[in-house]
Amino acid sequence: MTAAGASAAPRGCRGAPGIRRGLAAGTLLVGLVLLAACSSGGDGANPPVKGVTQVAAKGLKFSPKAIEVPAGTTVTWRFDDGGVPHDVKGDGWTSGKPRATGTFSHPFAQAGTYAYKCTIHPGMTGKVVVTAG
Ligand SMILES: [Cu+2]
Repeated sequence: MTAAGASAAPRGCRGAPGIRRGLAAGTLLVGLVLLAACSSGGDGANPPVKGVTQVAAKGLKFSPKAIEVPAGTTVTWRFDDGGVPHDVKGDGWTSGKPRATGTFSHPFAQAGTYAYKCTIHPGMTGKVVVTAG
């Protein structure tokens, strides 16, 4: 019996400190990777931002990329990307001709999820989630 080591080493692990250290390092690594994946904000899974009715078309993206508003809200897009024109095109609604300045507003009367995109720039997409008022 090793009374001194009993408190430091968990049961059943005697003689394998290398394995234990390896496991701990692996767990740490996995944790770090998960953290990095979360904080760098994968493009796909951003939760919609609430309390915002303005979206900026800037830096070749819509920001916030996804918003959540109650039904009856008018959302305004602001084109402000240093001369780079963008548009906003959803299913059955559009800001029309791409533009580099100004704003476009669209009312959302019905609950639903409204995905939209810029027709010029692939991957420049956004989403308006409209909740029942
Ligand atoms: Cu664009």
